[in-house]
Amino acid sequence: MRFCILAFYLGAMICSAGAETRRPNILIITTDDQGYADLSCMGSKDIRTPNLDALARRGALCIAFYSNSPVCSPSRAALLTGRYPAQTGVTSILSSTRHTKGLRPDVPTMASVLKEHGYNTFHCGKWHLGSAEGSRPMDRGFNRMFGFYSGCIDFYSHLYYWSSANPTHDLWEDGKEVWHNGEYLTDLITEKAITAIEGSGDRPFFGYVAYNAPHYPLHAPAEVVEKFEHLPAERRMMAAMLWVVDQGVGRIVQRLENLGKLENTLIFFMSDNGPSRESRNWLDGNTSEFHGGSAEPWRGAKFTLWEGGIRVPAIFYWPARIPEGQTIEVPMMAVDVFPTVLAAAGVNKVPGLAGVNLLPLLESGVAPKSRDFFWEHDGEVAMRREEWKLLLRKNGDAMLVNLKRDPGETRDVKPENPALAQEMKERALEWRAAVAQD
Ligand SMILES: [Ca+2]
Repeated sequence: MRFCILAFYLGAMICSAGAETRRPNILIITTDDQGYADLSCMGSKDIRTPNLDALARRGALCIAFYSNSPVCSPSRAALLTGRYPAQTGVTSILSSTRHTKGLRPDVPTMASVLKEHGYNTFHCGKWHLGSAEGSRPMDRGFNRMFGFYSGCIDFYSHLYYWSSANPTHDLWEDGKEVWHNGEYLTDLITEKAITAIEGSGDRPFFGYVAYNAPHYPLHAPAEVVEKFEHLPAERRMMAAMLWVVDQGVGRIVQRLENLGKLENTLIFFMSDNGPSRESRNWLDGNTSEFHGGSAEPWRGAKFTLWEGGIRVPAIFYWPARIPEGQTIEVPMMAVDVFPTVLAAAGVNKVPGLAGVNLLPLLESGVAPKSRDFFWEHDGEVAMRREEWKLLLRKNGDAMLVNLKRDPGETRDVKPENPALAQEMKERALEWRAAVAQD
C-alpha cells in the first residue's frame, strides 16, 4: 500500500514537472521610437540588426503590425493589459515625477495574470506607466524589476532631465533606488535581463525587456559610434544605439540556448511607436525636425495616426511552435499579444481583452476573422477596415484612404465612397464612446 501511495505521488510529481516544462517562457522585447524601416530585415541598408534579423528568419516577421498608440505610455499600456489605452487609464504620455500615477489599479497586466499562474515575472528597462508608489512594476505583477519609471533617461548618468521637470535620478532595482554612474543603460538592461532569466530556475518566466534605445538622448559607446562613422550625423547615433540593442538581444538568445530554454521560449519583439521627429534628438543644438529614424514607405511618424506613427516592426519567435521563415501581411496589433501569450501559456481567457489570439495564424496560417482596428490620439481618431482607413480630425473633418492603392495616404477618396466613409465614421465614434466608458 505504501508503495502504491509513493508511486502515486511520484507519478503526480512527474506529471506536474512535465506540465511545467511544457509551459513556454515568454519574453517580450520592446524598443523605443524605432521606425518601421529601422532594422536590416525591414529593408534598412545602413542600420544593422543581425540578431533581430535571425529571430525574424527563424520565426514570423509581421509587416502589418500596429501599436495601439503613436506615443510611449499608451502604447505600453495597451501591450501589457491587452486593452485599448482609454480602457487602461493611460491615454497620453505620462509625466515623470515620482508622484505620477499610471495604469488603473483594477486592470490586470500580463505580468499579474501570469504570476498568478506560477510564472516568475520580471521587468527590465523603461516603464513609463507611472512612477508613484502603487503604479510601479512590482505593484503591477512583476516579481523583480530593474530600470526606470520615467519616459527617458540619460544613458550614462540615468538622470531624467527633459521637458520642464527638474532633474530626477531614475534607476531602480526591485523597487530600491540604485546607482550605476557611467554604465551604458542598454548594456545594463541586457545584463539584468540575463541575470533574471538565470534566476528563474525551473519555473517558466515572463520577462518584459523594454529597451529605451533609440529614444533620445542619442547616446552610444564611442567604439560603437566609430563603426558607423561613415553615416550622416542623424543616422550615425541611431545605428550605434540599435547595434547595441541588437547585440543585447543576441546575448539574451545565446544565454537561453546555453540554458536549454530557447526551444520553448516565445519571444515577441516590437517598437512602441514610429520614429521621432523631435528636434531634441539632435546633438548640436539644431532646432529643425530630426530625420534619423525611418518609417518608409509610410507617411508620418511618432505623434501621428498616419501609418508611420503606428505601424511598427514586429517579430514572433517560438521554435517549438511557430514555423520559421514566415512573413505575415495580415494586420494585427499590440492588444493581440496578451491573448496570444495566454493561449501559449495555457491560461484561461481574461475578461475585457480587446485583441485576439494570434497563435492559429502564427502556427498554421489561419487568419483571425476580419475586424476593425481603432486608434485615438490627442483628439484624433483613426480606423482601419480591410484596406480602408479613416482619419477623423479634431475639428470633425474626415479623410478616407485606400491603403492598398495609396499606401502613402495621400488621396482622400471620401467623395467616391461617401456611404463607406459615413459608416466608418459612425463606427469609429461609437468605439471612442464605448472605450471611454469602460
Ligand atoms: Ca516611444
